[in-house]
Amino acid sequence: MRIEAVQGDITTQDVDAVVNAANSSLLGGGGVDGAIHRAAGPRLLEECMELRRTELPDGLPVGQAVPTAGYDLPAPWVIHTVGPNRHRGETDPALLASCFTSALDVADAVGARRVAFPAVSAGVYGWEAAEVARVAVDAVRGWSGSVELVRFVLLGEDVLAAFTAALEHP
Ligand code: AR6
Repeated sequence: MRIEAVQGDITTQDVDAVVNAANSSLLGGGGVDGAIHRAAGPRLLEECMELRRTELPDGLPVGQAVPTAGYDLPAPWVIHTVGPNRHRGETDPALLASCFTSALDVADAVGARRVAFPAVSAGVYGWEAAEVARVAVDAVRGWSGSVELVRFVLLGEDVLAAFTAALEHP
């Protein structure tokens, strides 16, 4: 599997699946979640609401992942995950690692080969970019399946630097 880190906007990526750093409600929010919903269009929220009515009445638990269509995004799939929220005392790196491995499991299940990830939990949820980068890179390296490309798409230069450093570590 190829793993790379680039600076950019995840909503413009030409990949098979874009991972969303959502919240348990799946009903949208700010940050990358807001950007993905804006770029995907209103049908994304409709599908999320349908998921809540059917499979996920209590919401998506932290560390798990669920797929929807990508609608107006270049990517055919959005894989929603919920990172641990440091402001709520969710400080276990295993929960954050689970976001990355669960999203890869979902990508594998839907046949997505090229997957773009944001820095889950590195924004509103309050984790240090360097820790997110270490956990994410280790989790992806430890995963095995049919995904061929993992691209970390980072908005800020500081977050890109953190991921580049983590990737340089063997
Ligand atoms: N492309 C790539 N990365 C982005 C983009 C983008 N378009 N926009 C923001 N980022 P955050 P979290 C970066 O806060 O910490 C939402 O309200 C951002 O700079 O989006 O997991 C949800 O609904 C940061 O590095 O996600 C939840 O309530 C990273 O994405 C909550 O925030 C993650 O920041 C989730 O918080």
